[in-house]
Amino acid sequence: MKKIFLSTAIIFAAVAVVVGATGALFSDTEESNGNTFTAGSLDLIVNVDGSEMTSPVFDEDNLVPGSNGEKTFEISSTGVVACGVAEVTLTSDADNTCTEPESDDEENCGTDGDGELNDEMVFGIYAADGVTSLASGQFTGDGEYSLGELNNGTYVIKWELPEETNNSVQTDSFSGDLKITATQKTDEGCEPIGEIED
Ligand SMILES: [Ca+2]
Ligand SMILES: [Ca+2]
Ligand SMILES: [Ca+2]
Ligand SMILES: [Ca+2]
Repeated sequence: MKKIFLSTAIIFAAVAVVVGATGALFSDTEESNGNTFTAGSLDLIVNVDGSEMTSPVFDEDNLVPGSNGEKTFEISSTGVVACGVAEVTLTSDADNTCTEPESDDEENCGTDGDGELNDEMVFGIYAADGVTSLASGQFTGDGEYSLGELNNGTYVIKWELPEETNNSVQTDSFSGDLKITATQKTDEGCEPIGEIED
């Protein structure tokens, strides 16, 4: 009986040695604490002639052949790198009333459902130098224009009713909306500056 007790004691002693040995194995730990994910920002800023863009930017009346004007747009975005796109939408285009000289120059005045002012007036979007043209033409329909990567750029929109315009535009009017959108730049980059074709 004494021998059995002795054997048991030896087994316990052996287990103790094994358990004790576990704490002595090689080990190593690496840690990274306080990991955080925070979203960036993208905030478009458009100033026209030095002030925040309002509705409308253009409100021109009593136009005559030779009338012209321009507005300076400072476009930038804060936060992530962004691409800019300007969209214009024609919302109305009318003869309104028909004067006598207008009817002389325009056979279907008042019945064609189409004013001539927007078809005659010429618009141009220019770089800050006012000379480098990004796009130009008449505002006869909707259009989409890439401003490229937004980098605190200055753009000038010029308009002119050419002096050779005839009486068909008298009392005519048109209106439109301008929308400028900044979208984060992706690996595909920004659309080339200028008109975006469908
Ligand atoms: Ca007309
Ligand atoms: Ca008219
Ligand atoms: Ca007309
Ligand atoms: Ca028209």
